[in-house]
Amino acid sequence: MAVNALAIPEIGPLVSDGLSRSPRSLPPKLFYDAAGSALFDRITELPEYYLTRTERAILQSHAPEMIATAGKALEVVELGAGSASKTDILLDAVLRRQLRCRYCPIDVSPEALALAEKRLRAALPALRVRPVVADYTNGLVLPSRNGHRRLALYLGSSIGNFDPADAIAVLRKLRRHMRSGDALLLGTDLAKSKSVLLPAYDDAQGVTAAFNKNMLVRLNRELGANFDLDRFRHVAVWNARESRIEMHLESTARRTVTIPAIGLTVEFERGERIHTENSYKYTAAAVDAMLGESGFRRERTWSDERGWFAVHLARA
Ligand code: AVI
Repeated sequence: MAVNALAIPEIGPLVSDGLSRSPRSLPPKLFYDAAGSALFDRITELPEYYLTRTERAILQSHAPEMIATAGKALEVVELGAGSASKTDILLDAVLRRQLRCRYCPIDVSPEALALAEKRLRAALPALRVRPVVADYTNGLVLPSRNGHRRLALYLGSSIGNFDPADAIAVLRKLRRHMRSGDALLLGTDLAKSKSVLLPAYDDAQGVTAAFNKNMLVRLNRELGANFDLDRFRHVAVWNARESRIEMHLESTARRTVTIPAIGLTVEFERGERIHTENSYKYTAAAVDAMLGESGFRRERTWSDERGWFAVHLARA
């Protein structure tokens, strides 16, 4: 596998910084070790987690139109590709319009990229897969352009895991690797009733709870911490003012946790929370503002019948 690796930062400083703050927090990028990525894949199959299947259905219904709108002679890059399970639909539509296509999936997980590469090479032999193991939030490394128009994919509402200012910073970094006329397909979850949103982030089988607690499993294993997993509970809340779902880990008792690898001791009060993730839910106006501030203009939007999820084509 030809992987162009960019150093993935050590987790120690991130953990030390987040747990020393008030309120305490841990960055969502810590979710995605091999176990966390596998749990996330399970989340995407849950009955309550409508995001993945709704976005997939939108892509299945409109991929040829999306690709035709993006333009001719495309090369494709994908931020946070993961296992790229929905990308085939778009790549297949590209390869119906051109003989070959270079596809550059970028992700922090080498395991997920290796799986994606193997599957895509078998399914779409005309595709030139060039995976990049990188944390695209720390700077984007891409192979130089091959003369084609660039189509960037940023699917799954992953943009929603960034606060508004950070989301704009990520999109601006991407914009620097694009020329005027290049296209971005951006998937965003949309604001809706909390009776739909909350179960999507607190499912009956407890997979999302395990995904959230996997952060603590990681700190125990990688940093020698002594978090007692039975004494932290998964909490999902809808913050209407910020239009976001928040995930937290709440200590059910007063306790002291030590993290030897970073020389940190943390005293938790009963009920004290570690904020682990935000997942923003957008309106059309919020998407326009975010894209506009990042150097893109929204050209078209495709959505599902219920208006739960949207895929936007934006022009650089
Ligand atoms: C990856 N990201 C878009 C997911 C989301 O819905 O915000 C992560 C996730 N967190 C809990 N469930 C899924």
